[in-house]
Amino acid sequence: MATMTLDAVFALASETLQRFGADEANAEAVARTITGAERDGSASHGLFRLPGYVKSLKSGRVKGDAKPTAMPMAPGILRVDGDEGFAPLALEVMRDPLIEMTRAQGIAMCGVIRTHHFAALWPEVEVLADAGLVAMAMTQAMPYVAPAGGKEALFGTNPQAFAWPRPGKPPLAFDQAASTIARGDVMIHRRDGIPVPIGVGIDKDGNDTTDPGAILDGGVQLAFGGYKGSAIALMVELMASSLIGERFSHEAKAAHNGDGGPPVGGEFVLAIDPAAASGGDGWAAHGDSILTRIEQMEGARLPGSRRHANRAKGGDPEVSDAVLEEIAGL
Ligand code: NDP
Ligand code: PYC
Repeated sequence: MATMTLDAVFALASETLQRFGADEANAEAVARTITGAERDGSASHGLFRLPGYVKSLKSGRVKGDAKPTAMPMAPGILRVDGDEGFAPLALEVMRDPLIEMTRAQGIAMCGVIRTHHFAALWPEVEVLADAGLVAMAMTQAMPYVAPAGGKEALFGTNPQAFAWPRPGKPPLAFDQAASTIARGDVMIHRRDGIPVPIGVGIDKDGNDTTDPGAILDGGVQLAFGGYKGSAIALMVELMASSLIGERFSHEAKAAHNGDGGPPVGGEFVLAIDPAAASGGDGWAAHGDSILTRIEQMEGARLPGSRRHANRAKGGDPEVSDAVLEEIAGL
């Protein structure tokens, strides 16, 4: 492992993306996302993803100079057209108009379309919670996960994120794949020669396996919690694809050239003004009462608290040598 400052992480990501054709706005938006992941200790969506972003620029599949635009579609419905670029700039373009629409109406949703998502989802919900809004987000991916009982990959690893504002404190924010673990983590297990627990996936013959390579090469991942996680993965397919006029994970694969970069697709984002929804200001103290009980309960913790503790600690992240070698080899 190598220790890097966050400034060095940002510079490496931004300069590498610009060397391979991204303009400054797109490169810096992706670099902010990557740096935030390294700062929070989310290794599977930090610099680990930089080679994939670069490969999709090199193959010409993703536009490095995309200019995302936001447009209202109906009262309470915003659309951001990502212009075939990476998701981070499109999500930055979404922020202000979605906040404005939500404050005006109490609730608003955004469909982010024609974009390529290769990151964690907590940044897009945390910025909305920082503005005092409750937020949810979900996105499809590529077909990696079999529906419960099936052996054929159909669903993406389909993450869902939720953030709840806590005035004066970091928001509650969870962000989880619909698979038992994210694909990026299965890839890191293979790279580091570490078995995965039973339940993460099955091999090409449909047998349980702890071998990450057998899951990635011809096998399939499984949803968390059996048929319940499978239903959540299905919901994400519908909400982040059909509902907003975008592709399912299996359709994103059909549009992919196999360059190893992010799939094309959409993201569903919902924002709610808690004061408007609850009819006053009591929501914050009431919400905090259950969150505090979890914080004080022996053995329990709030989701997101590991990331926020890493952020508050403020140290320099440790980055895998294998990742840095791969970036140097680009
Ligand atoms: P994890 O299983 O590591 O964590 C999921 C959530 O559970 C996090 O909010 C985490 O908080 C929380 N958590 C973990 N352990 C506990 C615990 N003991 N008690 C309470 N809460 C806990 O993540 P996943 O593997 O599911 O996903 C990793 C990342 O991959 C996500 O950021 C996701 O967005 C991303 N991803 C992106 C995809 C894409 O298409 N763009 C596809 C799939 C995944 P904490 O972080 O604080 O540990
Ligand atoms: O880790 O499952 C994952 C993933 C898919 C797309 C981006 N990350």
